[in-house]
Amino acid sequence: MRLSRYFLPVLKETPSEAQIVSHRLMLRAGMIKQASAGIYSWLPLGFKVLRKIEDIVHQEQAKAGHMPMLMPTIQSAELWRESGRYDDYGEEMLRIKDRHGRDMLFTPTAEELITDIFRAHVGSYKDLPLTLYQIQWKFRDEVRPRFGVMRGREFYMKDGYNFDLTKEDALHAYNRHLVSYLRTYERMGLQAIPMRADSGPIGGDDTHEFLVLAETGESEVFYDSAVTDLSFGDRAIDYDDVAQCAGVLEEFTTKYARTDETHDAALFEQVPEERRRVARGIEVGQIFYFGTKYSDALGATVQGSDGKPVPVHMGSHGIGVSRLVGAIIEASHDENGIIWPEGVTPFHAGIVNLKQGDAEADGACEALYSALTALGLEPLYDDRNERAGGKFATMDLIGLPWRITVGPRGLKNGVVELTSRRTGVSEEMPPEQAIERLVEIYAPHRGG
Ligand code: 5CA
Repeated sequence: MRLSRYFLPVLKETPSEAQIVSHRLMLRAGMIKQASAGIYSWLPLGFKVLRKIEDIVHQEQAKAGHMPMLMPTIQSAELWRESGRYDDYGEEMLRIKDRHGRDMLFTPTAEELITDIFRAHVGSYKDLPLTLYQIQWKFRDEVRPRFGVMRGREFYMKDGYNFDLTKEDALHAYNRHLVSYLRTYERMGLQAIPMRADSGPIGGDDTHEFLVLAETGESEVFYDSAVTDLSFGDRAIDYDDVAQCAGVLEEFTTKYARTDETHDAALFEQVPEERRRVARGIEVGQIFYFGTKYSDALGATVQGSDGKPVPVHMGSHGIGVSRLVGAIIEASHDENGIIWPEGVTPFHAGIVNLKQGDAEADGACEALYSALTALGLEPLYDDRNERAGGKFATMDLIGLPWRITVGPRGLKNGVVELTSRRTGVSEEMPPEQAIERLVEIYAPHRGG
């Protein structure tokens, strides 16, 4: 992409309505524009990051054997009356009447609809286990939408639902999700700590939230600092292996880590004092096991091996896809702007031409641009007729992890400069070597 043709409405001023850094930077970098309270348009740069996050979620779900599908955002109230949640959900649910006066709603989550699909089409224990998910817009009429996309009213969520014959199978589905979520967040450059949580309006016994530590987080969290030493890494995992998934769950959830809703001061006291931490965190996902709550309410049964109907055991799992864009920025920025982790960056590298119009500099930039593109990388070429300082400031603000700077002086010696956004360290090298380096850097981030 050439910056001269790209729609990147960066703001010079810091928007006064934004209280936290991710919101400020998303507005300043031209990623989003507020449409109304808690509702945003995603401009091209923001939309690109949203898509990257979505792609990672899809790739990791596929590895775990979960199937993508799509359900409507507008749903009939009928099913929600059947489950009893039409009234229970309260004012957070946006209720709508259609032209015939029928009660409709904008989906805040989709347990009812998925259970309805299940009961219509699945009849036998032989069809289990089954895990379906979607990535779809949700609406919750939050009392206090704030912090930009972090607590929106309209937000983009991955929501998944598992159906199993027995409690043991459903717990395996729970463990499988925990493992695949750990991997998903790590690919986004995040450490998300699973913490024992409260199930809220979804209901159920077992639930973990995934929290990214950040001062601006809305949740107060209590944990043993040893949990921050854990990393999933690139270990091989077989999602059908019940013992292996249970082992990972144990490894990542045994040490004390809880949100304020489930915090137990006496238990926390047992953590060695020097390892006790009280901090704040951003909830980027949650997994639930709720047994037969929805299958009982909606009559979702299968025929067991003895021919008798059995209610299915269910769980649901959510990832805050749009919230993650803000959470990643909270975790990764400096005073000059965003620093995208390689896994989610909107463009792989920026190309800055220090002397637009100079035949040699223009030629070298064009050559870099085509070579990177041919190798499947996406460069953003700042080909505007602007001062170098302004070009650097834009690149720093939008946070591309790597920048190649091209100028007549370097070219005389056959070199360009490769700069890391994170460390600020620059290295001179021939253009071919810069290309090679970028290919190496991004190799682990391709297609999972
Ligand atoms: N049905 C279940 C799992 S699919 C469910 O709705 N879970 S949830 O309520 O925990 O939401 C899943 C994730 O969506 C949360 O962990 C959070 O990251 C994100 N989320 C929830 N509310 C908002 C909001 N108002 N704005 C942005 N993201 C949100």
